[in-house]
Amino acid sequence: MARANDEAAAALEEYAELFALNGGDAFRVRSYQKAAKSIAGHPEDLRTTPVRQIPGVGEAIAKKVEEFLARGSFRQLDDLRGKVPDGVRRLTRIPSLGPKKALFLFQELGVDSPEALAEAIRSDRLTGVRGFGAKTEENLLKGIEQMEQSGRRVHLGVATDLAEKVIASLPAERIAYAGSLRRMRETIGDIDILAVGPVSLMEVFSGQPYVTEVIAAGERKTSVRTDRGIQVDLRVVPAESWGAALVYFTGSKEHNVHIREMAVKKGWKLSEYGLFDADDQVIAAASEEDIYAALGMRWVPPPLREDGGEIKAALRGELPELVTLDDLKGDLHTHTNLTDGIASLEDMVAAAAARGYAYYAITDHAPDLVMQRMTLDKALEQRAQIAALQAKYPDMRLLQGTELNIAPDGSVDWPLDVLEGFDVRVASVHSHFGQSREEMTRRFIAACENPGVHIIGHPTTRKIGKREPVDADWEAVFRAAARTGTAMEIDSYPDRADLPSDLVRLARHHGVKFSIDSDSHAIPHLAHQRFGVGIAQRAWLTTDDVINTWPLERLLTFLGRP
Ligand code: DGT
Ligand code: CA
Ligand code: CA
Ligand code: ZN
Repeated sequence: MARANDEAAAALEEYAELFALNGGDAFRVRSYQKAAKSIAGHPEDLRTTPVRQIPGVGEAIAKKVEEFLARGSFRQLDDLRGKVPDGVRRLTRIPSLGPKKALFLFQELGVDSPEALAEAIRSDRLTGVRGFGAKTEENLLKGIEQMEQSGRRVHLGVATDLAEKVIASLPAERIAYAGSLRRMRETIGDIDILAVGPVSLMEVFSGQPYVTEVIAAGERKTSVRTDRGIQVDLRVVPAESWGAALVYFTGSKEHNVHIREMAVKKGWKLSEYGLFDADDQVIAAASEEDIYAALGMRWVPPPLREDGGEIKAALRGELPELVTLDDLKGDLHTHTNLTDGIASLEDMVAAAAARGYAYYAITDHAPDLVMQRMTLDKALEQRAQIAALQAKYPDMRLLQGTELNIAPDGSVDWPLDVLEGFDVRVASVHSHFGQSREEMTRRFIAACENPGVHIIGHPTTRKIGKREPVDADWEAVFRAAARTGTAMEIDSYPDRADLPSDLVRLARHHGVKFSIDSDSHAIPHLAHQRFGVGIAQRAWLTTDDVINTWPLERLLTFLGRP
């Protein structure tokens, strides 16, 4: 829990900001800010010290703080929060834009957010406005971009591409990525790279074309910002502590704290340099396996390192046999240019065969997604094409599927007799995202109960950074999925990552099966399945949980088409 001091200070700071934005007197603004600093820096907990004894806190501020301690806010703060639009507050977070100018932009020009300001500058609406010369405008645009980038986590696809590019660009003896990327989190704050090599590696790194800014340069650690806006930290570590550094910088922090406590209980110390005994003699450092073994554990796969029970399982030798990319025998959700894919049926199938699949489903969109102009006739024509194409691929079973649309009432595009003509029926929500939790839950349960539906596609419908997940009672949905034998999809498309791993774990708990699909709309997307495997691993899935690791016969039985 955050300290009361920090929370109260944050509230005062917010109040100072709003007060300034509302045209308040600069002297009083400063006194609120000073009090906030003073409270944050006070060593004693605010709940046990008289507020008035803190330097810089006068009677009026003390009253506000007391009210805040009692109910989590104070009246004047509530009032101003209601008065100042959110977009204007975000304006002041642009570096180089103070409250006076923000207020002017809002009141005189109707600019009510950083996005609106960028738009106004680009369309020359500020040309000739006093205080907004060309240089200022340029700085503002830069600041807006910076602000957008720093507040944004990127999805695993972007981070993986960049990390692989960085690793390929550095002539190290040994190099690997750690952090949330190695744990395959669905979003990544920054990229952590470890290397063994000469100090000159740092200069080579700073000089790379993808580097836009060197944030900090040292002998052990260099941090840069890249053209994708993502920060990359490179650490050069001693070869003999490679394993310890990998454990430490892979995290998670919670996992690290837990294993460090185990070391301490044995009278040892665990750091990024190694595991040491009470006399500072090294017990283990060179490899991760050595360190875990010294602590009495099996090596823990990075996607499990979230302090979610993996340490206990590793101590007992009961870690799951996690599903891997190699275990996948096919893909059950892909598109062609019959709907919104860009590659032809022939090309998609050829690319799938090159991946060595035992089976492959084409699931173009169904008619209710009107802009796709799909018809039953087109689907039947595709069915004939697939049948003809099958002869060319004796080792890969082609399945004709469809991606249905779950209507607001839970029904889908076609009646059961039409659905039965398709081998694989994925049903997804593509509209009416704003339904209430109750409606949305009923909608998904109805889709699960439809005997014509095999798989719920990208269940939460979120798009990372663009669209929030829909609201549903997922436990109720997962119970229905388990009861009806409906699989939940792990859509591997990295801006979807849907289901996310926490929901996968919950669904598995209810006995749900999963399909790890690429949702490909082009040939390169087929490779996205690796990200879906990361989600599955983070949720402790084994091959038994994932229907597209199963041999063809078992899969066909699941689909009701033996
Ligand atoms: P991110 O970058 O927000 O996606 O998440 P991480 O997990 O990559 O976090 P980051 O980059 O701040 O740090 C990388 C790893 O370094 C982290 O997973 C664990 C380790 N680490 C960082 N700070 C601490 C700390 O204060 N204590 C411990 N025990 N480990 C830390
Ligand atoms: Ca990181
Ligand atoms: Ca980092
Ligand atoms: Zn879809």
